[in-house]
This record gives sequence, C-alpha cells and structure tokens, in this order.
Amino acid sequence: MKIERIQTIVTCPGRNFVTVKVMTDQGVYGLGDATLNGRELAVSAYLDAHVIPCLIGRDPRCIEDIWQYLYRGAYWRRGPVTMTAIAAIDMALWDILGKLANMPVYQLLGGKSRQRLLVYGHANGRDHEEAVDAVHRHIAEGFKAIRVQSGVPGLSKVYGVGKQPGHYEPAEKGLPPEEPWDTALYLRHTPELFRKVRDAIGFEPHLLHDAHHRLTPIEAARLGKALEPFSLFWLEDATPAEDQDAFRLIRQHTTTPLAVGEVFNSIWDCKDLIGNQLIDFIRTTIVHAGGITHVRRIADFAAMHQVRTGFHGATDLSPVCMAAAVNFGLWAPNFGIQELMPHNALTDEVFPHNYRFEDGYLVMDEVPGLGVEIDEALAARYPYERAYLPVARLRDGSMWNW
Ligand code: KDG
Ligand code: MG
Repeated sequence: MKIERIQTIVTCPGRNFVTVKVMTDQGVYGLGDATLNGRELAVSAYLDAHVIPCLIGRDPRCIEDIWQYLYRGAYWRRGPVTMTAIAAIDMALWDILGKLANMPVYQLLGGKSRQRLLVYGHANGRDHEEAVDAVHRHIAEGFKAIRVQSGVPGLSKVYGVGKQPGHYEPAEKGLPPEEPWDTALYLRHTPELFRKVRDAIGFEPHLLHDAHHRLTPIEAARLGKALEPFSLFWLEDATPAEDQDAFRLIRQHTTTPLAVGEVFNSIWDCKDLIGNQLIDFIRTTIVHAGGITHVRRIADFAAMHQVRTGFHGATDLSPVCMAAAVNFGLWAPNFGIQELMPHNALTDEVFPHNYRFEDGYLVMDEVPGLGVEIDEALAARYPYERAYLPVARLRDGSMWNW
C-alpha cells in the first residue's frame, strides 16, 4: 500500500483553515488539520514544498516511522510551523489506519476509557452583567463547565470578549489590530467578576478563566490566590511559559489549579511543568503538537505525574482536529476536559463530522477513522482571506503579550 497523492486545501468559511488530504493507491484517504492561526500559509507552503514530495510512495501504515522521518529527518526540530505540518500528516495517517481497520481511531489507541467527554464553553460579556447573563445561557444549554471572560472598564477591548454578545472569534480580517492592556485594571476587576458569577449561580457548574499570558509570575500568584474562594476548575495561561520555572512561584502561592500549553508544540515545552507537578492540566492540541503520535507521549508522561488533559478547542482548531481530539479523549486515561467553541454553520457544512454536543459532553458514534469529512467543492468557494490575531500594547506604547 502506498501514498499516491497529498493535497493541501486552504479554505475560509468565515475563518481560515488548512487541511491535508492523504490519498492512497487503494482509494482510502485520510484528513489532517494543518491550521496555524494567522500563519496558515506558512504551514501550507512548508507542506507543499518540503513535506509532501518526501512522502509519495511510502506505506501510510508506517505512522511512527513517518513521524520520526519528518521530525528527525528535517534536522531543524520543533517549532509551530513544522510541528503543525507533522501533526496534519500524522492525523491523516491515523484516519487512514482506522478506515483500513474499519474502526474508530479511539479503538486503535486502546479503546474507550469513558463514554463521553466533559467540555467547557465560553461565556463572555462586555461587562459583569453581560457575563453573568452569558453564564445563565450556557447553563440552560446544558454546559457543566464554563469559561468566563469579561470586558474591563477603561480597556476598549479585552481578550475573550466579542464585539457583540455571543460567540467570540480571536482572529480578525486584515492586518493585526492593536489593543491596549493594563494589568492593574484587570487584576482589580477579575475577582469581582467571579464573586458576582458565584453569587448568581452558586458552586455549580465548574468555572474557568483564561489570563491569556498577560501576567508576570507574581501577578499570576496574586490572581490565583484572589480567585481561591470561587473554586475555579482552572486558571489558564497565567504567565508566558517559555520559562517553565516561572510556574514554581505561582504554585507556591495558590491552590487554584493551573492549565497551560495551547501554544506548546512538543513534550520539551512542558517537560519541567509536568515532571515537577507545576501545572494540573496540559492544553497541547493534536494540531499544534505533532499529531496523535506525539500528543500521546505527552499525555502518557502527564499521567505519571497526575496531570490531566484539557486540550485547546477554539474556533481556529478545525473540525478535523476536534474529531481527532474526541477520539483521543475517549481513549486517554488521564483526560480532564475539552474546550468547545462552536464553529459557524458554514464550517460545519464544509467539514461534516460525527462528534456532537449532548448535555454538556461531546460524544461520537462508532465510525471508522476520525469520523470527519471535507466537502471540497464547498471549500473551494471560500478562498483564503488574510486575518491575524490582535497584538497588545501597554499604556506607554510598549508591546505586551496578547
Ligand atoms: O489562535 C489563538 C486562539 O485560539 C486563542 O487565543 C484562544 O486562548 C484561547 C483559548 O483558550 O481558547
Ligand atoms: Mg487560552
């Protein structure tokens, strides 16, 4: 059995997605997500110019060997572009293997550890009152875990808060918009937000919050401590994690559980965080951290240290990645929670999929492979549109972490 052709498909049904389709000489094909938000064309160019030509004629069932070939064989290891490209090929090969075996990918990984995956949705509002309303709406929709973000008085835009009430989309069409940031205002405002939410709903469901890399370690420690009375499921991306040791300081000051890792692309980015139990949830995704083959290594290592998974699931992770995440989560013994930010209706039409939301959980049927498709004719009607994530600046004009 041989890989005959690999196609890279770029489409924008409301936002950009990059997908690979690996076709074999026996008619079976597999899909992989290769979307890197704001840098989509770098990955498609890397795939087209440097990865795909090397794979034609290889046996698609040699998933591990192809992973090692792409990782070791490039000489230049790691990095988001490379690891996203490897992830896309890896996902597609698992999809092919599942179709050949006539089994879902979760069966190939070792079978189900659970029947359904706990998910968290996004409640956000331009102020506390809107955020509380959004929490009530999510509870009515069945969510058992809800991330809460609110606008901050004095800041014109804040991460996680849409222009209109409703779903939030981080990337914006055109060149990167600039947003002001002020940590002092945010720190003053956020514990009050959670006090109001808990006053309104009590101690169920779970609540989560994303600080989106904005804080220094000591500021993060202060926020974690201030949020303790509200019993968060997690505080996410409290500080940038290039310096894994920075989490030691946060840990020493607060018992609020910590989640990190949506920007990580390899086990080396989280080795110390996990090995030293400095975090509680690892958020690496299948698309940005080398595919199922590599994320399985991260999850197994995390399991040894009582760290659970809490994979990134924003709208820039296509339904192909979400299908892979559902298969993975059904298997992973140390699954914790899955982020779920619903795609728009057009995206769901371009990528028909088998997973679905039911009463606060994600479920899927026993279908071969990943359980996701692409409607290529529909995808072709929506070509790439330049879009970027915003950038942040402090009041004095210095660049900050968005
Ligand atoms: O591409 C970046 C977004 O996916 C990110 O900003 C969303 O932080 C995010 C989250 O937790 O979903
Ligand atoms: Mg995040």
